[in-house]
Order: sequence, then C-alpha cells, then structure tokens
Amino acid sequence: MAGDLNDESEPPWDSKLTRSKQRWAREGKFLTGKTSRPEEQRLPPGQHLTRDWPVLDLGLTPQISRERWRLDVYGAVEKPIFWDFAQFFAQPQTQFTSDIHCVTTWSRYDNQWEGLSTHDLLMACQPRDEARFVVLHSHDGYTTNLALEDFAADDALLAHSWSGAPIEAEHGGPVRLVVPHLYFWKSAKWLQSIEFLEHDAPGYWEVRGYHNRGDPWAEQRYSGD
Ligand SMILES: Nc1nc2c(c(=O)[nH]1)N[C@H]1C(S)=C(S)[C@@H](COP(=O)(O)O)O[C@H]1N2
Ligand SMILES: [Mo]
Repeated sequence: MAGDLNDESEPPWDSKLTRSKQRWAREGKFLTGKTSRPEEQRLPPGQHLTRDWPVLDLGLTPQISRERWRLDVYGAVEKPIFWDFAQFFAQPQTQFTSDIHCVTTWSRYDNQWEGLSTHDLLMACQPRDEARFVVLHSHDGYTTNLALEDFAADDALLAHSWSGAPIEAEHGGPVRLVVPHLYFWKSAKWLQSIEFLEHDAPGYWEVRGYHNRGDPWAEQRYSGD
C-alpha cells in the first residue's frame, strides 16, 4: 500500500534512469544548439547543392544482412547493449528529415531517415558520469569520434531506413549513424559498435588531417582550419 515502509520498489520518479535524465538536463547534455536555421543560412559556406546522392567510403562495401547484423554498445556505460536487428528494431522508432553536408563540398537537402534516435539509445545504455566521447566502429574498419554532446544532438539517429526503404549497402545499411549538424564523415556507415570513453580518440579521417569536430557552418574541414 502507499507509504508502506517495507515497499522495496523504487517509486518511478526516483528511478536510476530518472536521476540520469535529471543530471543530463542539469548538465545540458542534450543541448547542442541548432536544429533549425533560417533558410538563407541553410547551405553552409563553400557547399553546393546536389540532387543525387554520391557514395563515399574507403572503397569496399561490407555486405551485412539484417539477420547477421549486431550492435555492441560498451565502455563507460551503466548498461552495455548487445542487440540483434530485431531487438534494435523493437526500440522506439523516430523519423527525422535532415540535410547532408559532405566535406567534399556537396550538400543534399531533405533526407528522410528512420531509426533509433541517439537520445533513446542514451536512455537505454546510460552513459556514466565520466563518459565524454564516443567512437563509432564500422564493419569496413572505419572509425570516427564525436563529443558526447554532438552524438546526443536532437536530430541524430542510428538509421535503418532512408526515404521509407531500408538503407542500401552502398550507403551504409543495415544501420548507419546520421549526425546532420556535422560533416558527413562523422556519420558512420555499416555501424558495428559504439564505444563510450572518458578521453577523446580521433578516428580514421581525424588522424589523417580532417578536423576533429567538423562543423560545416564554421567550415571546420581540415585540422588547423
Ligand atoms: N564505415 C564508413 N563510414 C563512413 C565512411 C567510410 O569510409 N566508412 N565515409 C564517410 C564519409 S567521408 C562520407 S562523406 C559519408 C558518405 O556517405 P554516403 O556514401 O552514404 O554518401 O560516409 C561517411 N561514413
Ligand atoms: Mo566525406
């Protein structure tokens, strides 16, 4: 009964997850700034619009079926995750429409994505206090790093569909990351695992001269920019 001192179950407003959410809200963990910009600022400096969707990667296309695909989330998290595609697909589904900005100067507007928002992923894995960075690991050996705040952007997601259909292998299916407010090299294709870290660990392009953060509106293309 209510108020029973022997009741061992935690009231819902004091659950561990609720406390995490309150702490993240206090720290502004999910506040990364923009999701919408005035139309005249929509195209970042030095970019041009394209209607097609170029393919850019290291030159090999991993062929991973949904049946074989797994997602491994580990490191500085309270609740490590190891999901198969069905478990991933059973998570809350979100649809975002966002623009792509590639460092090679093409941009593509109004891409319709569907999948698991990084918000919801963070609620599931619960990063520890000391977690500050994530590294995405992909099936082609590619890696890329993000500050936790950038990974947690309001419009970022682990996408399985584009324009209402499964993402094609050449564009990173079964599942790729999409972080629209940064250059597209941060949006790892063929996502395999997500590692939460206390310290930054620059990825494939970041150690080869690309900017560590990659904000298109600040033209953070290459390190030293
Ligand atoms: N796994 C993996 N992800 C990757 C890459 C890669 O080589 N491997 N290339 C990045 C770069 S440089 C870009 S511009 C985009 C291209 O995505 P697209 O081929 O779907 O346009 O993927 C990014 N994600
Ligand atoms: Mo790129």
